[in-house]
Order: sequence, then structure tokens, then C-alpha cells
Amino acid sequence: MILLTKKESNDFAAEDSKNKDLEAYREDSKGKLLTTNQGVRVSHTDDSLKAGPRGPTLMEDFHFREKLTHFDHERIPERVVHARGSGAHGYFQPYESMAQYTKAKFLQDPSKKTPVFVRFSTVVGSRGSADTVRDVRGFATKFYTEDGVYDLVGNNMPIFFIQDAIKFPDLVHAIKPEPDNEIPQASAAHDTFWDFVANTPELAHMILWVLSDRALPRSYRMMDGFSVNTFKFVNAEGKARFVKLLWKPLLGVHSLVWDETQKIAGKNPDFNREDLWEAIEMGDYPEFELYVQMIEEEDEDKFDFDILDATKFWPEELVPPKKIGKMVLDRNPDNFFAETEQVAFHPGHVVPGIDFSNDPLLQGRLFSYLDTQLIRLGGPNFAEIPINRPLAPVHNNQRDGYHRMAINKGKTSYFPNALRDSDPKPASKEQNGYVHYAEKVEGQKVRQRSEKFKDFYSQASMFYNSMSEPEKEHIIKAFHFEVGKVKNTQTRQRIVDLFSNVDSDLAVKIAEGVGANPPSGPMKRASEKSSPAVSMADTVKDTIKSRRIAILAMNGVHSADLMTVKKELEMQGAHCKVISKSLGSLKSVDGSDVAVDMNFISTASVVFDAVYVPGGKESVEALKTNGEALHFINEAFKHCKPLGATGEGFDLLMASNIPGLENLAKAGAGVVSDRGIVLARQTADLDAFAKQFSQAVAQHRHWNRKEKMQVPA
Ligand code: HDE
Repeated sequence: MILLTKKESNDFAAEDSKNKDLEAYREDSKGKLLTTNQGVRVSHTDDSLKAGPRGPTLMEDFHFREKLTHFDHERIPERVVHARGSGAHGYFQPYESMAQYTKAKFLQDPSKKTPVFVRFSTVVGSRGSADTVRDVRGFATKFYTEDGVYDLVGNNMPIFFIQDAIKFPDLVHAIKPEPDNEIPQASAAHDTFWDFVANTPELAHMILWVLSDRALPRSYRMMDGFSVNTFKFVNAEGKARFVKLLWKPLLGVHSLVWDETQKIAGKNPDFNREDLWEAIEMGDYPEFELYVQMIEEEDEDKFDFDILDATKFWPEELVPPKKIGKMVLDRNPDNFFAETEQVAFHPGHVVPGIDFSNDPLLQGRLFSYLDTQLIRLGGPNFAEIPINRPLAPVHNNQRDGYHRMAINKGKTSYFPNALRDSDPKPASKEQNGYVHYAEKVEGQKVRQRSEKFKDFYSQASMFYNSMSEPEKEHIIKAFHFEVGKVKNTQTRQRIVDLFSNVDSDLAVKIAEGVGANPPSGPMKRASEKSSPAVSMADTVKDTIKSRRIAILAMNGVHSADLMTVKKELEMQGAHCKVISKSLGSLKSVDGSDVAVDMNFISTASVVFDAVYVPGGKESVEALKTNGEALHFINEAFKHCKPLGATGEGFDLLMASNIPGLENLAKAGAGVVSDRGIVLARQTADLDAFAKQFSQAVAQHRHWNRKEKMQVPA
């Protein structure tokens, strides 16, 4: 294989340059003949070479041996964490020059697009685990910049479990399946994890995030991304500032509900992966805006938390994020293994203008990511794997090793030398050589942490204070589930005791569900503060773009209802699927055919964002006697999803177990709505209905359904 030569030209960052650069590596067998890996054409691949039709296979069958040997070696070790992931290509473009703050070239010119590859992931589960488990999500971005590769290896929550990387193996061992029986898969709901929590108070804050709705993202396209660790921006004058970087999705931050996630894990374990893939295939390109929070070096000690502590976030109200630019993910990978599996991220992949802080979690990460690639990708040449190759030219004296791709010319592989004039020479600062920020560092060698790190509870309490009532309710329920699965009663009690340091009221509520004693002594809260930005309640709620809407129908459906409403929803960017008892098509009341997209048996309400039932007496009467249709409605109500009905469609809702529909039933003409249930009895009101229904869909979930727990589903 021949490496492409690379242009060191100014037109470097063309949107598809990465694509072109990899052309020599792509293989497409369409219309081609079968060959061995040596290029020899193969005439027969169904039978191994044998001594007679019933005789033993012969050693000389090089095709058989090559095929089987390659197959036997197809697997590489999965990532020790973040094993399950999904990737996408795209580009990043700044809105304005950030030259004042950083000299990173990809943040200077608003007309320039930098290619990116993003890998989203869950943390705990193995490669084949379900997408919708309760977990932190990884959000790692590789920028192929003209200065070299920059990796922003973040998560969808702004803080982390622990403060020092030395505890990472303990954390991961505790949360992974238990070592004797390897149970449970992709879940924190077991004894060893909560035992670790009970013994490690620095986890208290992160536990609240992990038990919040953020751990159940509706889509990778609808979650934030955070650098978590503190980095530095350094400008051309050499001035440095502390920074945290964050992505915000243009569609807003939205989540699933716990009962729903568990059902999806069975119905469609690839739910988030498929959502990302299909969105890109359909042109609903995921979009995220990049922001930076900056703290001047002289303000380092101004806050009541330590800005190097990764278990603390920088409240947006104190350190407002500045918008930098936008990322668009517009291309699916060609090959999962070659790209998504082999991509190697590393927080130490930085470019001039971006530097590190002394955050002890980050410092440890700087060791671990390079180290892990050596075992996972089989040696030191992983940067030569196509997905990892920088677009910037690579010249150095590193040589050999497993799977070396570069064919280095010349006799010298050392520096300095006279035989080749010492090339490649180190770049001066003017030539954009990376110069580490000359931060003054001194101190005694100690295994200690700074005093402010030891405040484990104030921000945890602030986070809880910032939650809306439904968000608080979900956190408490999550405690009841997670801690409820812990068999050791002492551990359950110790969790209640731990959280009594955060908020006694919360601890009382946890205790109620897990058979533990409530905290004794005076009620207390570690903080009275709140930070509204951490709540998801005020996220973007003005679009239904790319939302999935189920339309339930049978023969005799009122096609005018169905088509008018569907058209309006699709015009606003939603995707509608007609669901019926069988695939094929339905005869509508006016005799026209309506195509069915899915049958009840192959789908479920949990994989949709909203449900609409059009009118048509015969259709609705048939749905009323169909248990799957009734279950669909009950479940969507229980998960607080928008429900819409026109004409007789409402009779299906009335036949379901949804309580409190009397007021809607009494309503006359016009469009009426209650708790996210939208209804129009008259055909004349279809347009107004579609508008009001789409507003209900844009709200995502309607939490004010107090009776939801009464509904069997
Ligand atoms: Fe990671 N982490 N991590 N991590 N991490 C890995 O690297 C590690 C941490 C994150 O899609 C591993 O290539 C240590 C914080 C993501 O390929 C490993 C510590 C954050 C991904 C590793 C942390 C992350 C990883 C495993 C200090 C958010 C997946 C495979 C306690 C800012 C990247 C690999 C992908 C992957 C180590 C903590 C994010 C073992 C030692 C904090 C998104 O190197």
C-alpha cells in the first residue's frame, strides 16, 4: 500500500480533504473479482481443497488457510471503558476569530472548515451492550486541523466521578460487572459500585448527575458535550487563560424516561446508534455549537471551588460560555471497524494554542490514553491507521514497529545529523512549533489534594437545588431503582447517610424507597445556591425536526385526516410512520390506499416521540379491540409523550386506561388540549390541530400527568 503524499498548501482545510486523503485506502468490491490478500484471483470459495470429495483437507489450500486465519484474528480488544460507540464524520467552522484567546489555527478563520470525526459512546457496557442504559455518554471529537490532530475527548456531563486519575481503576472495577459472575451488564445497579460510592464521598456530586435524566439521552444529537477537565487557551502573545470547552446541540438536550429506556434496550438495543445513522442518511445532520468558558489566570483562586477539580463545574452564571462555532455531522462512516472501532482519541493530542492545566484527573489521562492504544491497536503505529492520520504532514525519526505503513526514505533516522542536514529539523516558534506554556510550578512531593477539593457536597446540593420538580422526582426514583438493587443493607444505609450530607430532605426520600433509616438530627442542605443552566427544563423546545411520530390506523381510516396532519408534521421536519396490524396497505374510508410502514408486532410506542390517531369509525373500532394498539396509547401516556387524535380517533384514547379524559370528551368544536393530549373532533379544524399537536411534540414530554403511575403499561 502506498501512502499518499500530502500537500502542505494553504487550501488545506477543504471540507472533504480528509475524505480525499483516504481515497487510497478505500476498497469497494462492487463489480470486482474475488482475490486472495496477495491479489491472486480465487476460482472457488465454497469447498476446501480435499483429497477426494470425502477426504481430509489439504495443507496446501492457501486460500482456505488465509481466509480462516484472517477470520480467527478479526477481533481486537474492546476499549476498557467506552467500548460501545457510534461514529460520524463532519466539519467544524468557527463563527469568528478566537485569535485574542488562542492561536489554534482552526479557531481563526470563519470561512474555513476543519474536518472532524466524532465518536459517541456509553461507558460501562461492553461492545454489544444496549444503547439506552443509564450511563454517562462519551462525546469525543477528533479535529483534523492544519496544525495537527486535536482531540476533544469529553462526556455529556460537565463533571466526573473522582478527582485524581489514580482512583480510575478502582472506580471502573467497582462499576463494571462483578468479577465472580460478570453480572450485571452495563449497569451501576449492583453492590460493588454502591459500596465504592459509600466509601468515596467525592462521588456524591457525580452520582446525582448519573441518576438524572442526562444519563438517558433521547439521542446523541440531543445531548451536551463537556471537556470536563480544565485546559488552557494560549494566544500568539503567549497569554494563557484557563478554559473548559462545551458542545450544545441545536435541537436541545432531551432525554428518555427510565421505564422506556429499559424497554427500548430489548426492542431496539441499537436505538441511539440507529438514530444517529438514520438522521445522517436522511439529511437531518446533527449540529452542535462549541462554547468556551474562560477564567483569567489571576482569577484562579476567586471561586469557592477549585478550578482544577473535575468533580466541580463552572456555573454558567459565574463563568458565561462564549460561543465559538458550529459542528455539523454530515457523513456516516463507510466501515464501522476501520473508523469507529480503530479511532484512537487522546486528550494529549493538542495543537499550538491549546495547553493543559494541573487538574490531576487530566494529568493522569494524559498518560492513560496513549498507553491504552498500544495494547488495543497493537503497537506504536496506530497514528498511521487511516482514521487516525493527521492531515498535517508527519516527519520524524520514529521508525519500524508492528504494522508500519510509512516507507521512510534515506539513511538517517536520528537527530542531529550531517548526512541529511539534520532534517527533519525542529520548528521554531515562528514556524508554529508547539511550545509548552511556561507555567511556574514548584512544590514538595506529596500525595495530597488541595483543601477546596475536599468540599464534596456544596455543588452536589447546588445541582439538586437547580432541578425542576419532575427532574428531582426522576433522581429519587433512580435512587430507588439503583440502590434498591443493592443486596447489602448496610450499604443502602450508608448511601442514605452519605446523601444526608448533601440534602437531608433528599436523604429522607431515598430512605423511603430502599428500606433504610432516614437521617437523624437537624435537617440541612450543603448549599442554598442554584445554577439554572444545569436543569434541562429550559432547553430548546421550539422544533419537531427529526422527531418520530407514530400514526395508528386500520382499514376505514379517514385518509384526509391522516394525510393533512402527516403533511404538516413532515413539513416541520418530523418523520411519521403509519402503524397497523399488518404490513401492506390500508383501504381508507374514501377508497384510497394508505401505505403501512410498520406492523404492531415489530415496533412499540417506546421508539416514538409522539402518537397520533386519525379518525375513521371502522379504523378506530378495530384499534379499540386490538390490545397492542391500546398498549401503545397507555404506554405513550405513561411516558408523558404527546398524544393527538382527530375525529373518532379520540374514542381509542377513551377506550385506553388514561384517566381524566372527561373534560376533553365534553369539548365541542375547535382544538382542545390537556396534559399534552391534543384533540380536534371536527375535520374543519385539521390545520389548527396539526399546529397545536406539533407544539405539544416540540415540548418533548408532558410531565404534568400526575396519574401516569395508575396506567398499566
Ligand atoms: Fe476516559 N478513557 N479516562 N474519560 N474516555 C478512555 O481510552 C481514562 C475520563 C472518555 O470514543 C480510554 O481509548 C482515565 C473523563 C471518552 O474512543 C482510557 C481517566 C472523560 C472515551 C481512558 C478518564 C473521559 C474515553 C479507554 C481519569 C471526560 C472514549 C479506551 C480518571 C472528559 C473515547 C481509550 C472513544 C476512553 C482513561 C476519565 C472521556 C482507558 C485514566 C474525565 C469519551 O484510556
